[in-house]
Amino acid sequence: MKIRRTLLALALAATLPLAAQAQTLKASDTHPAGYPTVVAVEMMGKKLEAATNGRIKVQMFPGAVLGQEKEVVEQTQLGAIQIARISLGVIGPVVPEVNVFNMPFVFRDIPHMRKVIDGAVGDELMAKVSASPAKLVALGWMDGGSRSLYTKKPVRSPADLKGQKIRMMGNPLFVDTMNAMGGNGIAMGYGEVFSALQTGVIDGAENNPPSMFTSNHYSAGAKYYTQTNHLIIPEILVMSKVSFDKLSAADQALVKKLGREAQLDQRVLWDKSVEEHSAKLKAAGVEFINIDNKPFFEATAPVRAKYGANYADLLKKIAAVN
Ligand code: GTR
Repeated sequence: MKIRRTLLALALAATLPLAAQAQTLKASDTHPAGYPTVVAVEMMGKKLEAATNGRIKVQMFPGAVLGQEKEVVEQTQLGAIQIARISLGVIGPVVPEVNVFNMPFVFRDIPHMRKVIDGAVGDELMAKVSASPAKLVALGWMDGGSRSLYTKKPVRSPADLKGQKIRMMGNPLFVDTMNAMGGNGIAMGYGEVFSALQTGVIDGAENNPPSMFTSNHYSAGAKYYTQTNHLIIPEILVMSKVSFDKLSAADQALVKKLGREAQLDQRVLWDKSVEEHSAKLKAAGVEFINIDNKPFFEATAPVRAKYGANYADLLKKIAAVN
């Protein structure tokens, strides 16, 4: 009996320090299970769990179950959510420096954007997020593709957007962008777009093909997808600073390393997803309208002038990336 009790005590002593340190990091994504960003963060979680012998796990909460992105940013700042994959669009209002990536037509194309986020400018912006008072630590970038317009009536030029209410993400920069493009920009959370389209509160929205398909917006009346490619907004993976500061230096370095790996893992999944969802949208009857987007580029020059003045140096560096 005594021996058994001693053995039990020994076993408990051996597991307690581990158990005490074990933690599960809650991760949030607005997208559903299977979406590239969700899968990439799950992969990161598995790597983290393996590298720490199960001491640190990641539990993914997809499909906006922890809230819309604006709330998720707030919850992450407080430490109630530990990891968030969000559009950089919603970080702009809390870390204004990142708005340089949120400007219309700031990247020439997707390869340009990727080179920028993979390089020194990408690092510089991540450092700005982490150093800002926003209580967020940037772990890596992800690909959010290129955003184009989807509407109930076909749009081919800025004039066709006159009087059309188009949903934009909650950042004044995007409302200004849509207004400059000829429409009326309406800021609203992603989760409200479907019913707003159905009820006629809005006439359209803008996004990449995987988002347009998985959110079902095409089945709420948005049948025309005009290739404006006006915004190429990277996604960002952030950790709550409150939670990050509680990790050991070694764990912090590990989380950062895996965040960067997730950046490249997601990219592979993303390319497949764009192809697959473009085909699915077409099969569902969405008409892709190919246009020369120069008139939209020209129409948004005042937005670049207004916001770009704050980032003259960064803009030069972005343009210089080949
Ligand atoms: C998606 C992006 C989401 C969210 C959404 C939106 O492309 O991946 O993080 O920002 O757009 O329009 O709100």
